[in-house]
Amino acid sequence: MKNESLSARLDAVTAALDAHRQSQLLEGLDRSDDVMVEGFVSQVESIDLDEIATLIATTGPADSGDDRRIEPAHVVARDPEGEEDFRQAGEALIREGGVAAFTVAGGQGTRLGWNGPKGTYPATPITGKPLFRVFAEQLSAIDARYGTVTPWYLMTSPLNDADTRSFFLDNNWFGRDPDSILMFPQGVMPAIDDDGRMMLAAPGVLAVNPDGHGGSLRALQRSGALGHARSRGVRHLSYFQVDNPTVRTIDPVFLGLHVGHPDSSAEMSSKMVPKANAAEKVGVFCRIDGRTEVIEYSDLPADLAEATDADGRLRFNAGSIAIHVLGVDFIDRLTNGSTEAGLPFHRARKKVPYWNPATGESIAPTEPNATKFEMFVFDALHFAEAGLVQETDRVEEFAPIKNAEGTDSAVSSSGLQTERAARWLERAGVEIPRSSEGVVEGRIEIAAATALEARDLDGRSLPQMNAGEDLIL
Ligand code: UD2
Repeated sequence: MKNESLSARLDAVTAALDAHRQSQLLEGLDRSDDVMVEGFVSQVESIDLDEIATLIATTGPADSGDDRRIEPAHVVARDPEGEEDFRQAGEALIREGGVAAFTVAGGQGTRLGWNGPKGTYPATPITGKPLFRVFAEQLSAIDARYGTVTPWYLMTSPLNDADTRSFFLDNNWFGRDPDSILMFPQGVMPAIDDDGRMMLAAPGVLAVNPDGHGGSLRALQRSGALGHARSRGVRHLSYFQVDNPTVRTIDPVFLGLHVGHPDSSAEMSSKMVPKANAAEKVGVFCRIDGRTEVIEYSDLPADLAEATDADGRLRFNAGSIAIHVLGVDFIDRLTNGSTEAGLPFHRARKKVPYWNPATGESIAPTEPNATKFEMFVFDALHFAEAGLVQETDRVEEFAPIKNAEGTDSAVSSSGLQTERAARWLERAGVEIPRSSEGVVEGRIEIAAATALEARDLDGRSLPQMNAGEDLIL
């Protein structure tokens, strides 16, 4: 090896791997050049080997064997009449630059089968605007309304970071100030085989996966984004997933509730919609030993998922739509190493392709062969003094694109976007052609610059719509 400092780093990494009984990762490295060794050393250095050792040593997810007292969460009901004070408080916060948008876009989007970052997916019903453009245009409309420049933090993953950056560059940052957009890749976790060993994807390359959207909190800290937010006077982050084109990226009422409602500690607030049915694949807000938490759908015992109250409604019906506001101080407290608070890792058995040093072959398993570790952002709720949950309307704010077809697909999302636009127009007095089943006959798309919510159309002169027509506003 020509490079002395690299050689010293490799010695340190070798010793650490030996100490953690993971020296199988060094197999094949002797045939690598300095560039590959440097890649390997950096990859191992970025992994917390003690954390991995603890995960290997402990069995079962942190939330298994639940004997805690689980009750439905308390929810702040929708109250269009009573929300004016909260709206004003939220608007004041936006105006003074106290809020930034935060999108988690590190997922692999495997279910959608889209070849590229999910944010590049064409999402709107008529013009097919990509998700990233939908959010960018909303932020620009917010900025114009409140005379501010809202910073936008965007978490990518090592797998899609370069493609995401090129997309923004190719689209001229969607007309936004490039200095107000900060992207950073999330962390990764190594996959572990059934013998508790980390695996190689190729000689000198670890098999890793993104560490879950819960990894966004420590990625905010490590990347310097949290410091960037603080230096700009940002005190709260409006968190949303990349897959939902109807999300209100910055919602004054929700922000006002977060900072001013007696049920909130201004640390972490969330939105919910009543679940469509017991089997819907959304986490559920619960009260566990007096704290608001989310139990992911796959972890909610069937008897609780199906339990109904006297009126036949689901007892645990507060479905999480993965929209939150998080205080900058709260995220800092969770991630600056000064407290013991850390998000738990959830485990999933997966098929992980790997390189077998014994035979020199690359293997694509047909059955799950390894455990992946992911953090979920909603587990941060456990550490909040109080977690406010606001009810919202599904048609207004939840039209996710997750699957290639069926539920939560581009087609279902497009239908919901049209339905929402139709309701806004009807409220403003426009007659919308509907089939006998009530389905809008035609497609409607309302740009953020035209309206961010229904009331923005009040008093406007609006076009009529004929059956079968496309209407773009
Ligand atoms: C998530 C929630 C579910 C419900 C639903 C609403 C979890 C575990 N489940 O389900 O309870 O709220 O959303 O739509 O959150 N992501 C990253 N990095 C990762 C993994 C995911 O950035 O390592 C992002 C991903 O890009 C997407 C979001 O997180 O924006 C959701 O990920 P998902 O599609 O895996 O979650 P899903 O639909 O199973």
